[in-house]
Amino acid sequence: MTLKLYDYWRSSAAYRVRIGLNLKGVAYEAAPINIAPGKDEQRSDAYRAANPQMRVPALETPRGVLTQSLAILDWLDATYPEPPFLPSDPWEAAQTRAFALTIANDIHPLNNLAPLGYLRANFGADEAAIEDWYRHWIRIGFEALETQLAARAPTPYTFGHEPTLADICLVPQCANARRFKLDLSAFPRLAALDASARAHPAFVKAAPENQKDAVKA
Ligand SMILES: N[C@@H](CCC(=O)N[C@@H](CS)C(=O)NCC(=O)O)C(=O)O
Repeated sequence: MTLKLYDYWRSSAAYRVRIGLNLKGVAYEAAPINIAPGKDEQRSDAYRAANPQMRVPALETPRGVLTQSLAILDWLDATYPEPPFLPSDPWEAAQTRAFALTIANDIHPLNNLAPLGYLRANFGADEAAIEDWYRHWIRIGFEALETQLAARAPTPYTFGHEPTLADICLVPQCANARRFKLDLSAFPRLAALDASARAHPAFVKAAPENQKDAVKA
């Protein structure tokens, strides 16, 4: 059975999973769910049956549907061990996870469609305020990550010579930062790591603009 990824080109959580699938060389069928405001396909009965949380990504596997990008990546890593998503050294693996979690747990949820919609509807936030909020939470998280990385010798990828979970989370978050015009020159180490990871073929194939549902400007 071919894996089926419920996806959206601009979703950074789905982008993580696309990178992971490509790094593992695992074939999958993309099933786009248009989560753009006004389309809201994530709320359809059909999709709600697959993922009651009504978010992307979700991955249909031979054993059922998996949700949550980091859980999907854990499952991929356990099921297709090569190349590994984490360094073999436990300390380095924990550092890599911590880096990824700063993005996936602490930055990304604050900038999701639901909290932004709540700010608009209940706190009178206009688009300028929303964009300011969005950049603020990326800036706070990236400042911490840049400081943490400063203590490490530079490597081609964030935690060594191969892409890891850290790069899988960093690249989509940097795409969001660029989209909301956060100046990444304040984070030279992160910007350089993002640029080099984005040149990797697995990341190129996963890029939002290379998805079949991408809306061209
Ligand atoms: N923690 C989840 C986040 C999933 C998520 O929030 N996805 C967003 C797109 S990046 C979504 O589907 N939003 C639709 C909505 O909020 O209605 C994960 O990592 O998979």
